[in-house]
Amino acid sequence: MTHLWYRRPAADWEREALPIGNGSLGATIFGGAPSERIQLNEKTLWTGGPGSSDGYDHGDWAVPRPGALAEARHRIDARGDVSPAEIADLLGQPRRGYGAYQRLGDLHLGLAHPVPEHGYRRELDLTSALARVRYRAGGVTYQREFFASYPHQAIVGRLWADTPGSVSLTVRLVPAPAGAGLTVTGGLLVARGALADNRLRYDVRVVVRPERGRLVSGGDRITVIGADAVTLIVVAGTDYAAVWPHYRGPEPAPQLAARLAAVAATPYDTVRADHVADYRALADRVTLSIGQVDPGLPTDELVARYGTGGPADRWLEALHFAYGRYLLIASSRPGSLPANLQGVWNDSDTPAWSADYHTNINLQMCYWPAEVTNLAETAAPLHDFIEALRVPGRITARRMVDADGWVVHNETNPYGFTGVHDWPTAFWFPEAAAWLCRHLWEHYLFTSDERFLRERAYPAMREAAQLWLSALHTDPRDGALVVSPSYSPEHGGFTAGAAMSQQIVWDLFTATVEAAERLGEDTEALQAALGRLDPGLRIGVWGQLQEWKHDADDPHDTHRHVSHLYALYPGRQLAPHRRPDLAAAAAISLRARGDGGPAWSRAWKMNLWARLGEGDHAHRLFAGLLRECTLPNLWAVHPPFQLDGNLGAVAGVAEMLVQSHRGWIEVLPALPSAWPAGSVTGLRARGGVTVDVWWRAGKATVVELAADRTGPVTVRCAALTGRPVVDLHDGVPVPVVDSTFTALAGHRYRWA
Ligand code: FUC
Repeated sequence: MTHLWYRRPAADWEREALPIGNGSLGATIFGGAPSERIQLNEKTLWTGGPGSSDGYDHGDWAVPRPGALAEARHRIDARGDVSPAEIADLLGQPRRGYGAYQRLGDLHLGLAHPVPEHGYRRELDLTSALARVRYRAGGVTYQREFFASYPHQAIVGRLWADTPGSVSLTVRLVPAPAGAGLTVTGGLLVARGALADNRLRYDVRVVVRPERGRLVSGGDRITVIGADAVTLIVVAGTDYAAVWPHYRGPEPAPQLAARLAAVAATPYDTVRADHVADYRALADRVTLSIGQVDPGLPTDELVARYGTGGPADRWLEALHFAYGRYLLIASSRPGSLPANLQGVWNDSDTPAWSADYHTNINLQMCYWPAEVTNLAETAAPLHDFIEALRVPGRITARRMVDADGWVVHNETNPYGFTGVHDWPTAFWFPEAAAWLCRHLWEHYLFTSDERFLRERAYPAMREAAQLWLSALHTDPRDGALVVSPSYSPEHGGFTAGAAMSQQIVWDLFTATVEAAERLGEDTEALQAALGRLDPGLRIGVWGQLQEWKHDADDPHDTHRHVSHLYALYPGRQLAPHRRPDLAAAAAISLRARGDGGPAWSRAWKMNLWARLGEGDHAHRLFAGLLRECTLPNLWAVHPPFQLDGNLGAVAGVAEMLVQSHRGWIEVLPALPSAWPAGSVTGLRARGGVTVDVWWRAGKATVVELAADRTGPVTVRCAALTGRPVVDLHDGVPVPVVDSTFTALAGHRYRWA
């Protein structure tokens, strides 16, 4: 489960090319020979926003006609269910200057050797985050490798051969934006310009450094003749800054020139070693063993043959898990924007959904594995992004809902778009800010970082809660507090109090109360509102969990969103142990929705079945995702490629093995029969605990826990009940009362 590998170069960007990234820079490697294409991305290269030719004027979005919101509520109160088109007509806005994520360009390498005759292999090594190509041509073995360095903020490559003097190639940089200026001097290629739409300045630089041989610069290329090896260093940036209202920072050139000089002055081996160490410090925290045996098959064949039920299937499942964590590390590191719909990789100027940040499931799903698979640092860009949305979100809240607080709707861009547009079935979702806040709260729960809670999470949560304290509507049907207009994402009509709306507000209010209690802040208003809030959990006529407050679910409807199950996952309001009736209703709804849909939908259902303790059903979803929604390069497809499917499934695997949302650590809550023996190490549980589990015949045999802080830890695992918990520090058993013992910070405990 350590490599993706292939016997042929990639022909298709989306299906076959292999991604590398350092959060802000991305590249996809085709591995062609003698012609190599390296497609480049820089995550802030976005059209739209301030200065856009379409006109985007700090918040001229989202100004409904006076009285339009009251009118929408009135119609919903009067008629119960109003068509999306009618509400969009009232509240929607023409979307101007929203923009889209752009591709940066391509690096073309033309190698001066014959077409490879044999021994071709390209791979992505998940133990070191290196993309490699190797083959023989004209009696010489050629190799190259590429990586995206976070510590050095550069994409770096090296080409070499087993025969001295045999690396000869041309290097061309082809910027994607129209009108880019290209200069070629010495060993340096520079492409710079400003996007035609919004004048966002960009700059991409490539240094070509041969070892021995000759270098000739001319026209649009650099030519290297007869080198032993060649190193390539790519840096890129824009003058984007995540600062409202202008979203512009300094001209990128000076910083890039300095960075490039620094990397170029560092020996290749050092840059490479720094990269591998940086990557491994994150990637190595978790191991997964589910009975996989290397079938010795290239990854495309492995995908094509998946489904026999043997160890090769386990291999692909474990590989997919490791690859998902790799993708999160590669597309989300501190200092840039969060992972977008395609992470950081995009080969189009008009990508699907602008390759933006959809906040009615997709952005959140990309971060589901961050805490639980021990990659909390990768969530920092999301936390920064949420913070940056509060300022424009506050203006939008005032203009749209005439309320305090902040909102984000169905989707957003890097320029603080927090309003709506006029697409009837995907525009209205002011609950998105509250949903995003759950990521701040969860970060605190997993890390116990009190300062993060006080300075970052709580202020955003409190302000998001503020909005709902003023915007909730009294339902004339029963006097309960409801969201209105309320829209279950991309499904049905506009009503008051759809299940997801209520569950999200419940989740936010409950978490904000808990946070306030820990910080000694006042909770009275929130408690009062919670007392009157419609909880959004109802069982309907065919036993289903209702998606709307009125019983309108169609048992034959297989819509991809399962929004009404938010309370089960990612939320925690629906607790199966306390309300088995609601859990049964959730299972009925899930079963009716089926096991199909785009990759993200399957990944969500996988997590939901895991929360219901149905490991085999969760695994069935995973298998379907691998069989029907996975490309040869293991990208998950909607179609097109969307990162959420990859990352949602990683969270799903973790959720099958360890859960901690109920106030205790549950070991192997949903182990599928396909994984009878195995182990997982390094998963994280809420409360700052790292969990390792070994199991045999479907039962845990050893559990080890490492505590970050001193305090009570509760662990449940039927197979180990009654066995002693030993502090490995001194080898002495610790007293366990009702599955709870007191852990000491820095100590490790073994339960076997
Ligand atoms: C949500 C989904 C779509 C798609 C889009 C990017 O709105 O409903 O299926 O994934 O996001």
